[in-house]
This record gives sequence, structure tokens and C-alpha cells, in this order.
Amino acid sequence: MSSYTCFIVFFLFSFLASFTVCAQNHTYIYHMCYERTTYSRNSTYFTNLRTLLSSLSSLNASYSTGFQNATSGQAPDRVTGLFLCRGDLSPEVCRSCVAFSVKDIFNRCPNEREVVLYYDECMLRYSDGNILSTTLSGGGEKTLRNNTNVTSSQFERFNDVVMSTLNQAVNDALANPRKFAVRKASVTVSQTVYGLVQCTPDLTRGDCLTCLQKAINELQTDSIGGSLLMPSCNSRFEIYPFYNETTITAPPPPVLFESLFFLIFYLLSNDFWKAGKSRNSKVLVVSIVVAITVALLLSIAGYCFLAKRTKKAYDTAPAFDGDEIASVDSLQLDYRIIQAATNNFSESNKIGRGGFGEVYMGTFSNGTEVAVKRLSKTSAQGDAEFKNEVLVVAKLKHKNLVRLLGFCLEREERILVYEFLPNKSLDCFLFDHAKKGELDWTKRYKIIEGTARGIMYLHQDSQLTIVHRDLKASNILLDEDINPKIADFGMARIFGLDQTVENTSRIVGTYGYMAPEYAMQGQYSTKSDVYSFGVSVLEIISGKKNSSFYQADGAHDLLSYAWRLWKNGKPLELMDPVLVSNFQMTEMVRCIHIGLLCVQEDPVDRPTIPNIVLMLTSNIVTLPVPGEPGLFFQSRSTNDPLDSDQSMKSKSVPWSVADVSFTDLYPR
Ligand SMILES: *[C@@H]1O[C@H](CO)[C@@H](O)[C@H](O)[C@H]1NC(C)=O
Ligand SMILES: *[C@@H]1O[C@H](CO)[C@@H](O)[C@H](O)[C@H]1NC(C)=O
Ligand SMILES: *[C@@H]1O[C@H](CO)[C@@H](O)[C@H](O)[C@H]1NC(C)=O
Ligand SMILES: *[C@@H]1O[C@H](CO)[C@@H](O)[C@H](O)[C@H]1NC(C)=O
Ligand SMILES: *[C@@H]1O[C@H](CO)[C@@H](O)[C@H](O)[C@H]1NC(C)=O
Ligand SMILES: *[C@@H]1O[C@H](CO)[C@@H](O)[C@H](O)[C@H]1NC(C)=O
Ligand SMILES: *[C@@H]1O[C@H](CO)[C@@H](O)[C@H](O)[C@H]1NC(C)=O
Ligand SMILES: *[C@@H]1O[C@H](CO)[C@@H](O)[C@H](O)[C@H]1NC(C)=O
Ligand SMILES: *[C@@H]1O[C@H](CO)[C@@H](O)[C@H](O)[C@H]1NC(C)=O
Ligand SMILES: CC(=O)N[C@H]1CO[C@H](CO)[C@@H](O)[C@@H]1O
Ligand SMILES: CC(=O)N[C@H]1CO[C@H](CO)[C@@H](O)[C@@H]1O
Ligand SMILES: CC(=O)N[C@H]1CO[C@H](CO)[C@@H](O)[C@@H]1O
Repeated sequence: MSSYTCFIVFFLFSFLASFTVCAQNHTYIYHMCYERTTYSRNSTYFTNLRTLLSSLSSLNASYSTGFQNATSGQAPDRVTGLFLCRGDLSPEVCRSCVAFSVKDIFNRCPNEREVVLYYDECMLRYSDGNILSTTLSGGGEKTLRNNTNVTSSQFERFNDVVMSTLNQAVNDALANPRKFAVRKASVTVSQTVYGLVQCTPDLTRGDCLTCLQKAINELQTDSIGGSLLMPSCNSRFEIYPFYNETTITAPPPPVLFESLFFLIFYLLSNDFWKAGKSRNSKVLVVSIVVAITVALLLSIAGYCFLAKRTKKAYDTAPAFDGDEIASVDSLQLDYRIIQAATNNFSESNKIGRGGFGEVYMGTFSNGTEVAVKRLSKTSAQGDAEFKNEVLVVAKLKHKNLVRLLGFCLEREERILVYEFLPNKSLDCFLFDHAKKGELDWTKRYKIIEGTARGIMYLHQDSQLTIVHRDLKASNILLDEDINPKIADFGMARIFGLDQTVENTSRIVGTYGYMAPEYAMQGQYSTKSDVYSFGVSVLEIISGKKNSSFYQADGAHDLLSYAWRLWKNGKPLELMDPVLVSNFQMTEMVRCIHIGLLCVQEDPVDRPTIPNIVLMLTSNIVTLPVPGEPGLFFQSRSTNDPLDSDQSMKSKSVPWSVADVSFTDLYPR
């Protein structure tokens, strides 16, 4: 009997061991032995350290939150320690990683009083100083980068998407008690970046923000993947899903496991063998139970294997599925239909002219009214890319965006078909003496808020991070209920301009709305849109166009004028006189305040659009004090602002892409 039992035990053990390898394979990344002071094996510090490590890993509840801190002993031999598991991992993986690193830490740094050890799945740290609720660590950072560089033509766009994805993740993480968030966004139709940020949850929101800001700004985004590990926080981006996107894992119910093991132990115990029945039938029972267990373990091992395979398959899956290809075709319209709808692009149907071509009003034979934009024939890209980008833009659906309904690609013609809005654009109301009275303060406030929401969708919620690059009053259309709808977004993509942003001669924006760094250096980011939004807000409040502004006061432009009034404590003098009889003072002052924050010279000082939406909808958020607006200086004698290259003063703007789009709600 005993040899039989031994065999079963041995079998089960070897099997369990092979299974645990599947679950417990932790990727070592880096460790830092600070090498300041050491302890000896028979010191109090060593005893305290052992106590600390065992108490850190013994609290089962902490594995579900992925974080635990503990202290042991009294100063000067006091040890403080913590672990942090990557936020997407299950408690089981976390537990196994912590157990693994608790053993490993003695091999890595045998006698050091302060150590940090990173695995892909978890971080373990201890020190003789205080390491809780502080970001001061004096080192222990590790930057990793992928060996594959981003191609230079993609660099700007890639960098922009990575930065804004991580910044959005930071906002999410600050709102999460676990101080963890992941985000993904598309760079192109077929390429997605995945980002992750995490702080140790003992940090305050402000400390977490400071730490992540550093972790993001020091990331190297010239390669297709990278991470920055720090003792208090970390950031990472890749072009494949390195975190568990959905917790699709359905672990076998633990109850089943426990009862199986109980059964086995009972069967192997003496009670069972002493009880009645024949020996053979007992052996049979044991065999059956063992067989079931083995089958179960095999299926789990198989699952582990398959899960890995499935992940690989997902990585290389084509970007389009059948439905999406079908939808490209359903968007394509026949040239003759468009020709008929617009009376062969007649002058009488022409309703406007934008930066990319002329706009006509069209009526299909079934009565549907549309706006038809006929692109001028200088587009830089091929038909396939054009279709791709149209599809991307057509997928953006939001109540504050003008819908793209279809396109036409025929005989050298590239045409975009949009929903038609009969009430024209905001500038037709705002800057028209007869019509501006129709926009009372309630409506103007609604327009400001709706515009912010539309831009927020472009920057964030569409998962694509589209920078509008030409936001202005004439691109804000109004529907029958005076809801704002943003037009002309995604044009840089459709026109194939994204890769040529360094080239200032191809800048797509409108002077007067353009952020200084964009106008002068061709650098754009979501913060350039924030600047344009700020100019629009000040225009909506004042009813004055920036570009046609003249004030005897010495202020040459709307922004300086608004700033001067603000500084002198008279912000309400900015108000459009037609609003005087009926307005909400706190709302208006808040809007002026937000407008001024948006036009700060340094993009870092401008709030993000999600924060602007928060500021507009909640009075609880305290706004930072604005500084003097950043201006794109331009000679006022120039009549046509678009023809003014030589008039740009080469004023240097201290700015780096990595600094961009940070929330400044929290003091550093
Ligand atoms: C861990 O996984 C890697 C690759 O997945 C493999 O090469 C390595 O042998 C594994 N280590 C152990 C201990 O199983
Ligand atoms: C242990 O401590 C004693 C004194 O308390 C010391 O003499 C001895 O060298 C220590 N042993 C080791 C291995 O450090
Ligand atoms: C934690 O779980 C392990 C195994 O599940 C168990 O042996 C241990 O007693 C538990 N510890 C505590 C403190 O509940
Ligand atoms: C996903 O979760 C499972 C268990 O929850 C874990 O074994 C696996 O390592 C995770 N995958 C990644 C990529 O983290
Ligand atoms: C680099 O990125 C590729 C593709 O995302 C990935 O397969 C590879 O493992 C990465 N290499 C390193 C060293 O991170
Ligand atoms: C990638 O870029 C880094 C610096 O940005 C450079 O040192 C390295 O040689 C480049 N690698 C390749 C393969 O081009
Ligand atoms: C449409 O107008 C163009 C010139 O603008 C003209 O050459 C063409 O014949 C017209 N087509 C029809 C069907 O009227
Ligand atoms: C009207 O006709 C156009 C062009 O044929 C088509 O795309 C659209 O779906 C039609 N609308 C309705 C409401 O049938
Ligand atoms: C910028 O664009 C213009 C016109 O498209 C082109 O002639 C010029 O060479 C470009 N300059 C650079 C530096 O790419
Ligand atoms: C600073 C900090 O997070 N301290 C925590 C350490 O862990 C104990 C529980 O073990 C918490 O009560 C503390 O708040
Ligand atoms: C100025 C203008 O055209 N206003 C119109 C906006 O739309 C509503 C509803 O269609 C009309 O009633 C307004 O006259
Ligand atoms: C911010 C901005 O570009 N303001 C412009 C407003 O219009 C005046 C006059 O045209 C310009 O000098 C400003 O640069």
C-alpha cells in the first residue's frame, strides 16, 4: 500500500509542480540594492526584515487590491516594506509573484538595508527609512525601451497618441482608489497603442500625479514600446496588449479544488484504509479520484497553453473585420448622384469655402439634404489611405460633431458628404449685429459646453486622439436647437497631412486661433486645440472677433484685452453688450477664467479638455490663477493673415512634446 500511496503522491506533486510553472513564471526586470548600509545575518535588522516579509505576504486580502505595506521592529532597526502588483492581475498571480520575489530578494541583495526589486508582475521594496506616502526614493528607477524605433514619418503622430493616451490614463488612475489605469488608442487604422500607469495607492492624488508626470515625461517614445519603473509609480506603453484587456479568465471554482484535495487526503489517510470493504475496491476508488484530478489539471494546463496561443493570434489579427470592409463600400457614393444633388456644383448651391475646398449644399432625390465638400486636388495620399481615413472619421459619432455620411472617389475627385445644418455656423450669429441678439447667455453657455464635449470626444472618447487643428467659430455649426456641432475634424488625416507637421508651410490652422507653438513651430497637440477653444470662448462671451479687434486701451487683440480686464478686476466688461440685461454672473466669470487658462503660452499651463468639461460642469473644482496669455505675434499691417510668413517674429517658445497635456488642477 505505501508504495502505491507514494506513487500517487509523487505523481500529484510533479503534476502540480508543472502546473505551477505555468502560473508562476515571473519575468525579472531590475533590482536596486541601494548599497548605503548593510546588515549582518544575525542582526536585529535581519530578524525584523524576515518578520516584515512574512507579514507582507501573509495578508491574503491585500492580494485582491494588489498592494500591502507593513513595518516591523523599532528604529534604528525598523524595516518598512511594501509590494505592488500590476493592477490588471488576478490575486493568484499577485500572490505568486510576491511569494517569488520575497524569496528572490535575498539572492539579489543579500545584506542591504534598502532594496527595490521589479518583476513584470509585481514590485517589492523595503527600507530602513520611511517609504510610505512619499515619492522620495533617491533612485531605483529603470527605463526600458523596445529595440525597434518608430519610423520618422510616424514619429509625431505616434508620440502624440502615446502621450495623450498615457495622460488620459493618468486622469483615470487619479480617480481610481487603486491608482491604476490602462488605456488604448489607435495610431492608424491598423495600429493601436496600449498604455498603463500605476502609483502605489498610499500616495495622495497630488503625489501620484507628480510621480506619473515624471514617469511619462521621461519615457522614450521614439521606440515602439517602453516603460519607466520607479519605486512609487510606473508607466508603460506597447503596441500590443501587454495587460489583460478583459479578465476573460474563468478560474476553476476554488470550492471544487478544495473538496477534491480534501477527498484525496482522506483517501490517502489511514482512516480510509482501516475502514471496511476490500482493498481492491479502495484502490479502484483512489484511481478514479486521481484520474479525475489529473484530467482537471490537464485541462487547466491546456487552458494556460491555449490562452497564450490565443493572445498571439489576437496580436496579428487584421485590423478590419468583414463588417468594416462592407461599411467602407456602403459609405461610397456615386459621382453622378452627388453631381445631381448639387446641380453640377452650381454657384447657387455653394455655401462656403474652407481650407480644403469648396462646400455646396445638396439635395438627394429622396429629399435628404447634405453638405458636400469638394476637396481641392492637392491631397498627398493614395486612394486606399483616403478610404481608410474617411472610414476612421465616419466612425466618430457624437451629438456635438457634424456627421460624415459618405464620400466619393472618382475621376480625380475627392468629395466628402456631411449632414446638413440649416442654421449655419456660430460666427454668422456672433459677429452679426442683427443676429447676435438671438444668442442669449443660456445659449452661449450651452454652445461653450457642447463644443468642449465634442472636442473631448475627439481627444479622448473616440479612442483615436484626433486633434482638430482648426477649431474656430466658423467651424462650430448650430442645429435647430442651437446645439453646437463641430465641423471639419479629421481633415488633416483625410488630407494626408499628419506626417508633414514639422513643415510650417503646411499648417492647417487659422491665424488668430492657433496656439503659438503650432503657428511658429508647426507642433501641435491636444493642447493646441485647447488654445483655439480658449480663443473661441472669449469670442463667444465678448461677441468680438479676435482678428478684427481694435481697442484704444493699448490692447491690440482680444486676448490681451481680456487679460487686462481680468487683471484689473473688471472681467465682466468683456461681456457682449447685448447680454447685459440677462446673464449669470458666476457662470460668465468662470467661463472667462477658463478661456484665459486655455490661452496660456506654455501648453503645460493649459488645462486638458476633460478638465475643462469638469470645470464647466462642477463648481467644486477650483481653477488655477491664469497668467498672461501667449500670443502669436503678427504684424497688424498685414491684411491677409494667411499670407504672413515673413511677419512671424521668431520668438522662441520653450516647449517639448513630452510636457504636453497635463492637468494642472493639482499643485506640484
Ligand atoms: C518562463 O517563460 C519563458 C517564456 O515564456 C520561458 O522561456 C522560461 O523557460 C519560463 N521559465 C520557467 C521557469 O518556466
Ligand atoms: C554574530 O554576532 C556576533 C556578535 O553578536 C559576531 O561576533 C558574529 O561575527 C556574528 N556572526 C555573523 C555571521 O555575522
Ligand atoms: C492565506 O491563504 C493561505 C492559502 O490559501 C492560507 O494557508 C493562509 O492561512 C491564509 N492566511 C491568512 C492570514 O488568512
Ligand atoms: C491575465 O490574467 C491571468 C490570470 O488572471 C494571468 O495568468 C495572466 O498572466 C494575465 N496575462 C497578462 C498578459 O498579464
Ligand atoms: C518590441 O516590440 C515587439 C512588438 O511589439 C515585441 O514583440 C517585442 O517583444 C518587444 N521587444 C522588447 C525587447 O521589448
Ligand atoms: C533607435 O534610436 C536610437 C536613439 O533614438 C538610436 O540610438 C538607435 O541606433 C536607433 N536604432 C535603430 C535600429 O535605428
Ligand atoms: C458640369 O459642369 C462642368 C463644368 O463646370 C461641365 O463641363 C459639365 O459638362 C457639366 N455636366 C453636366 C452633366 O451638366
Ligand atoms: C437618400 O439617398 C442617398 C443617396 O442615394 C442615400 O445615401 C440615403 O440613405 C437616402 N436617405 C434616405 C432617408 O433614404
Ligand atoms: C515644405 O512643403 C513645401 C511645399 O509642400 C515643400 O516645397 C518644401 O520642400 C517642404 N519643406 C520641408 C522642409 O519639408
Ligand atoms: C501609509 C499606509 O498606507 N499605511 C497603511 C499600511 O497598512 C496598514 C494595514 O496593514 C494600513 O492600515 C495603513 O493605512
Ligand atoms: C438664423 C436662423 O436661421 N435661425 C433658424 C435656426 O433654425 C430654427 C429652426 O429650424 C429656425 O426657426 C430659425 O429661424
Ligand atoms: C491670439 C492671437 O492670435 N491673437 C491675434 C488677434 O488678432 C490680432 C490682430 O489681428 C493679432 O495681432 C493677434 O495675434
